[in-house]
Order: sequence, then C-alpha cells, then structure tokens
Amino acid sequence: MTSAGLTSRQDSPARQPDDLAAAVVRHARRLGFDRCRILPVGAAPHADFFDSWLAADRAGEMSYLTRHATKRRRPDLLAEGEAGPFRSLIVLAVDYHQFDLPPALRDDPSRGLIASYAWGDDYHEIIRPLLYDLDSFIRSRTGRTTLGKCLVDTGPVLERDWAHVAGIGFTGKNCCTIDPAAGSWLLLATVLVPETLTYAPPVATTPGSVSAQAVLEGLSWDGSYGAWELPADDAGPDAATRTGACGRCTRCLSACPTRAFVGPYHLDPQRCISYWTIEARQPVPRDLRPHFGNRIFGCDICQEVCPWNRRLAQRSPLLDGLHARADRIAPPLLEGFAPETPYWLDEQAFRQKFRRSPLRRAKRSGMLRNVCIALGNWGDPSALLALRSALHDSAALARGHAAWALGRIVALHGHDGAASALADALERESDEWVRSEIAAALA
Ligand code: B12
Repeated sequence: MTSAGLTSRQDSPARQPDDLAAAVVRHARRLGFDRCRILPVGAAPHADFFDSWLAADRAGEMSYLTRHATKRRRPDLLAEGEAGPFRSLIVLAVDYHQFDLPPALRDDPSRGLIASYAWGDDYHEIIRPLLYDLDSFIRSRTGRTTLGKCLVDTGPVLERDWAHVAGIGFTGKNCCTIDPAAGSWLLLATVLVPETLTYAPPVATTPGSVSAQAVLEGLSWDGSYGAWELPADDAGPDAATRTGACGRCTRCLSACPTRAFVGPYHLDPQRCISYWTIEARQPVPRDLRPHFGNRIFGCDICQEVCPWNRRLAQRSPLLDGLHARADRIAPPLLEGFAPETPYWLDEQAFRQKFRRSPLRRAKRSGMLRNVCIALGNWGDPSALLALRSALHDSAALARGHAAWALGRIVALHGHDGAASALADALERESDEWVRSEIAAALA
C-alpha cells in the first residue's frame, strides 16, 4: 500500500492508466453523465480572476466562497489524510434542458417563474450518489482504500474553470459553460482521485456531442484557456458556430433586466436575480425589485437569449429525478396562499410541497419575499388578500416585501383596501426595516 492508498494492482498490465481512463469515461456514461473528461490536477487557470472578484465584494452573503482560498486555487490540496495527493480531476456534466418555457407561461404575470434547473428534484442529491459510484468503480479497479473527493457545487472547486479546461465547453460571456452541442443547460460536477489517469481527449459520450466534436476540430487542447478563444477579428454568432465561443455576440449582457453583468465573463451577483432569489436572506434593494418581473426562483434570461441554446442537438435521456414537475415550472402566484395549499405561509406545508426541491435553499421566508415581489410587479388587486396575510407573516423579510407589493397596487389602482391594510400594519409593526417599507409604500 502506498501513501496514496494504492496497491500494486494499478501497475498490472490490465490496469494501465489508459485503460482505466477509458473505463472511467464509459462508466460515467453508464451512470448517465453526458460529458466526462479527465485532467491532471493543476492550478485553476482563473483563480486570480476569482480572487479579484471576491476582493470587489461580489460574493455578498455567499460567505462560503471566501473560505479555502488556497484549496480553490489548488484542488490537489483538497486531499485529507491518507487520501492524497489527488492527481486526476474528473469533470462531469449533466444536461438538464427539457423544453423552452412556453411564452404563455413566461409572460403571464400571475405566475411565478422557477429557473429550469429547479423544475425537478435537487440535482445535488441526484448527482452526488453517482459521483460516489464513479469513485467506487475506480477503487474497485485499483484497490484504493481511501475515498476520492466527490463534489457537485459543494466544495471549493471552480467548476466552470475546470469544465472549460477539460473541454466540456467554453466559458460564455454570460459566465456559463457552454457546450456547442448541448448549450449551457449543463450541471457540473467533479471527482478528485489520487490515480494518475491519462487525459482523455474529447470523447463522444452522447449522440449530441458529435457536433461538439466537429466544433472542436482544429482546436488542439494545450492545457490553456486560450484554446477556445476566437481570433480578435472574428465576428458575430455565426462565426461563433464555427469556433465555439461567443464571438461579438453580447445578447446575454444586454438582456439582463437588472444589468448584473459588469462586462463579459463578469457577473455582479448583487445585481443578479438568481443571487437575490436563491442565495440572499436579506431584503432585495428596492430599485432592483421592479426588474425581477415574475421570476421567483433563479433566472434563466442570460441563457434563454443565448444563440448557443437555440440549436440544441439531440439530447440523451434526463437523469432520473430531474424531470420537470408540472407544478414547479410556473405555479400561479396565489396558489400558495389558498387555505388548502398554504405553502407560502406555512412552514410545514412548504416543506411538504418542496420536499427534495432546490427551492428549499431559499427557505419559506425567502420564497415568500420573492413571491411578494412578483405580486407587486403584477400589481393586480386580486392579490390583496394574499398580501395582507404576508403582511402579518412571522418573517420580517416577508412583511417588508408584502408592504412594497401593496404599495405598488396602491400606486397603480389607488386601492383603498391596500392602503388601509398598510396603515393598520404600521400601527402594529415594531421592526424598523418593515416600518420603513410600509412608510415608503404609503408615501
Ligand atoms: C456562487 C454561484 C452562483 C452565484 C454567482 C454566479 C457567478 N457568475 O459568479 C449566483 C447565485 C449568482 C449563481 C447563479 C447561477 N448559477 Co451558480 N454557482 C455558483 C457556484 C457555487 C460558484 C461559482 C463561482 O465561484 N463564482 C465566482 C465567479 C468568479 O466564478 P465563475 O462564474 O464560476 O467563473 C469562473 C470561470 O468561468 C473563469 N473563467 C473562465 N473563462 C474565463 C474567461 C475570462 C475572460 C474570465 C475573466 C474568466 C473566465 O473565471 C471564474 C473563476 O474560475 C458554482 C459551483 C462551483 N463550485 O463552481 C455554481 C454554478 C456556476 N452555477 C450554476 C448554475 C446552473 C447557475 C444558474 C444558471 C442558476 C439559475 N438558473 O439561476 C445561474 C447563472 C448565473 C450566471 N450567469 O452565472 C452551474 C453552472 C453550469 C454552467 N453551465 O455554467 C454551477 C457550476 C453549479 C453546478 N454544479 O452545475 N451561481
């Protein structure tokens, strides 16, 4: 046994690294991964960008991003105890695109839009066991007794950076990893292992990646980011179809309703609908709220407008559990206030309704905040009863946003019922921030 927990079985002719890498890719495909590429572990190529992004206070409430700075830069250091050092990084991707959101749903302000990655069950819980399976497959081949590191969004690994270097896709100006064949509707994951697996050149793991292969032609991977970059004088999305990058296209940057992009490849989460509706526990800045429209959990706008997401190649079957549930695509905003389905108002009803759903991350109070914003943007008096309930919610976060929404209804319709609900609430309210929201709504 070596310090890395490897036995000599790895050295037997049948266990040459080449074979093992190919077997790993095949097994990943059997498990349902759409892409699997293997790299030697090195330094993350855009770690400097990440650090300056942090230094610019972009992380906001996502304090987990500020931890483990050195390991984020050097994933080989993630090995604990006997497990390491990690020598290979397996980068995996799962395609989650099912259908484009029908305009009738998207443009209906009485419905709340949920980002498409959350239409089914929580992908972390679906993918994590598959990563363990992949690691166990490798262990069964090499006799390793220590565990690899299996991460899906759950560790200090710059997943997009590695996906780019591995050749899973290129980094778009919207920051997303874009596979020229499957678009950007991909979830990423990584497994770090101590075995030295050879770098697997682009492998077609689904019928869809055949055209990705064509796009890759002529781009020999040299281990650097530049392999995907367009010549400076190349132009437009048409050029992009040939070369696998964004060209001069800036649709994502200009479509963002909250102007969250500081520039290409650079998102400021503190202006991003996704950040505010999923990650943040704080009140949403007032000036941003009107731009959220009816998006209540995450946002897909910068992907929906991307030309790479228009010509999607044939897809492989979705992983079990990712399939859209009809009631998690664009639920009617008022449904969760009904006495028989009070999931925005009642913790237990919320937990039951969103069991296994990514929406649990925002918590009920965060979701009610988001729904109040959408109700305010709808501005329809039929929301009055629901907003009155939210105005008396146990969470100050919900009460303050309910006040804002009622203020919108007053502004649009001069509604007496809304104004008197606000005035009554002001008399009883003790939270300073909520009081300021009510006062602003009445002003
Ligand atoms: C924090 C986080 C967020 C934050 C911040 C996002 C951001 N753009 O920084 C918020 C909450 C806003 C968010 C939103 C979303 N997220 Co998110 N998020 C993460 C998380 C946990 C960390 C990302 C991070 O470190 N951000 C900091 C910035 C600086 O890093 P980055 O965007 O990853 O960019 C790196 C590289 O792309 C690289 N880079 C590569 N090429 C180039 C070229 C140039 C010129 C430059 C400057 C940089 C650069 O630089 C960066 C540093 O390495 C990752 C999981 C993970 N561990 O990586 C998921 C992850 C990035 N998110 C994901 C998803 C699906 C989303 C949403 C689509 C969800 C939704 N529908 O609402 C949106 C997309 C928003 C967007 N356009 O980025 C997927 C992305 C898959 C993909 N195809 O790209 C990931 C990988 C999760 C997963 N396991 O699948 N997310």
